[in-house]
Amino acid sequence: MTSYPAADSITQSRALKDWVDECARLTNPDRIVWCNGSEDERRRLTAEAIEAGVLIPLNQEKRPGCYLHRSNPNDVARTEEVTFICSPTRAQAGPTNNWMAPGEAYQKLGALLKGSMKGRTMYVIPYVMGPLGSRFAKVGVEISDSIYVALSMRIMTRMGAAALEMLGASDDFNRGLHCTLGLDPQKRFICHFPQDNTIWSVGSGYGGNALLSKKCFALRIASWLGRQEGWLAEHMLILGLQNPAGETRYIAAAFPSACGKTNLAMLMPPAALKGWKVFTVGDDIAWIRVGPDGGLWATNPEFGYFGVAPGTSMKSNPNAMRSVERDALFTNVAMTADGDIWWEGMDVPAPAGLIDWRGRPWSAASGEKAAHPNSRFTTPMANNPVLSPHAEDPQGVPISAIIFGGRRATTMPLVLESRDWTHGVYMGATMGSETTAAAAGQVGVVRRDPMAMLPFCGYNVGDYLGHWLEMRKHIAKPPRIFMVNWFRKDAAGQFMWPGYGENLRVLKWMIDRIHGDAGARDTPVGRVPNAADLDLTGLAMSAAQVDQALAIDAGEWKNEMASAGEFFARIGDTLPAALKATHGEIAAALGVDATHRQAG
Ligand code: TSX
Ligand code: MN
Repeated sequence: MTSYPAADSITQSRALKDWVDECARLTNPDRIVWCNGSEDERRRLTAEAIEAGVLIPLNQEKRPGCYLHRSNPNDVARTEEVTFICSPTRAQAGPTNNWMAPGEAYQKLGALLKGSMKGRTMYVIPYVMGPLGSRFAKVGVEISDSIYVALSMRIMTRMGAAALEMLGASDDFNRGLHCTLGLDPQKRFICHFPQDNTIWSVGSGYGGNALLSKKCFALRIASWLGRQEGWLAEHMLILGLQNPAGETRYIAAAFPSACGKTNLAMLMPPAALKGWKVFTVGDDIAWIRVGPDGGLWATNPEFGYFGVAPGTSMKSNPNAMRSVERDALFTNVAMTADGDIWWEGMDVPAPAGLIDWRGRPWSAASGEKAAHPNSRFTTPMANNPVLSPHAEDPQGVPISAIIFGGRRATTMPLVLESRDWTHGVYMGATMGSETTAAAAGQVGVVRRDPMAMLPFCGYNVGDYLGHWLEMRKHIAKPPRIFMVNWFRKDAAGQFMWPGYGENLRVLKWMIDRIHGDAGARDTPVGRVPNAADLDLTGLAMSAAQVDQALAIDAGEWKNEMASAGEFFARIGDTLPAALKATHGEIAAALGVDATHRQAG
């Protein structure tokens, strides 16, 4: 087979050449194309993708450089049931991951991969996660038979020649092998080999399954590398909060899906809080290390955003809407008659002549969604009007506060401050969110999702929580840890807090707690502001209403303790003793037996 260009002419890494050869012998492609990340290459691949029907050009006057991709309807989301951690032992994967023995996984997927690229092109996609020249940065190489993957990786990572330059002659890179295998769900497996810094993904072309840089490398594999190397790979946004005096503090925040993480990362401050600004460092992943000052420093390893489209509007997230005006790939959104995009929750009425995500004419009467609920935009972070000037800073940004959040109709106050690091880790360990869509099972049930990492932790979750506790020994100046809940409801089922831009008031309180003199009251479950402690300037809510959103209800918390205790029992004997102890202390302060749910 032919290789463009010849491998010898573009990489010094013997290990990379050998691995590409090995993958080519296994999959037998017709040709090998090494991606260099150039503009010329983008034009060529885009033209080929259009020719092949993989991309549909959108209206280039309205959306220059934008294209639509329609995925196979059987392949529209990550598939956790066929996602495996292939560590040497099942215990290393822990009670919350699927496990497959490495030998079995290599054999099983190897059989599926044998000759799988016959008649196809193998793209070799070198990429860097993290700012170039940064001590945070790591190299990965993805081999894929998908041109959509090659074009997406160009947006989501620092892809091409820069990665080969950083790699040099080294053999230290993540090895990602991806093959679409005709998108056969029976042949769909996403296997991670943390000990080999390797990922094999087959049978899916969907983002989180196929763009191996993101969830697979930057979270699952990197969380394992972080434990080995003494740092943290987290499912967190990073934002900068600038006060009217021009001082910026940075916050990292973990939320499960459907909590508006991207909206918070790009938050629009309310007009009443004059002079405050929010800047985005990252919207999904944070790599966090101890800095020379003994504090935590974070960087966003990605280069673009892979955001959920439905619900994104000029009201909910104007910065995201402006980020997709040019050079964006859209996946499974609806297309208007004039070649523009549309989705539910865009806050503009569905225009006549809409084509749905499957490419069929759509009418409101059909009762079906025009855009798939998990439809996405893939767009360069450079498009974000509020991108932080430090988003590419090789040092990262210093983290003042860490937030854990979830969607909870009851129990969780608007904001809760931890007493110390261990209590903060406890908050992260017990965080949970209520399910929103009937498709995912029962609605309104609390799913525990420690640090929003349940599907993304590359090793035993108990050991992961132990690593968080262990990190404290190396952090001279730890950030303060908080819990938030934008989604509490009153007895009438109405949201108690307006959310969105108004959340800035909560962020401001956090920073004032750390660097100023904002007040709080002590409760058995942590510190909570009174309404009078928050800046409520220009907010159309009474202090009594705000206090209701901040209330701690002992009865609700008794059930919460029992439910969290059940989750801790599921983690089993790798759960750190310090977290068990914290659980016992809080339960005792509430006057409950922590192991049994209260009647009624
Ligand atoms: O993203 C959200 N955020 C964070 C914003 C920075 N959403 C959308 C969640 C789905 C992805 C929210 N929804 C938030 C929120 O803070 N809060 C809510 C709940 C809510 C919804 C509608 C209203 C109020 C709260 N409407 C009115 O008050 C009129
Ligand atoms: Mn995510």
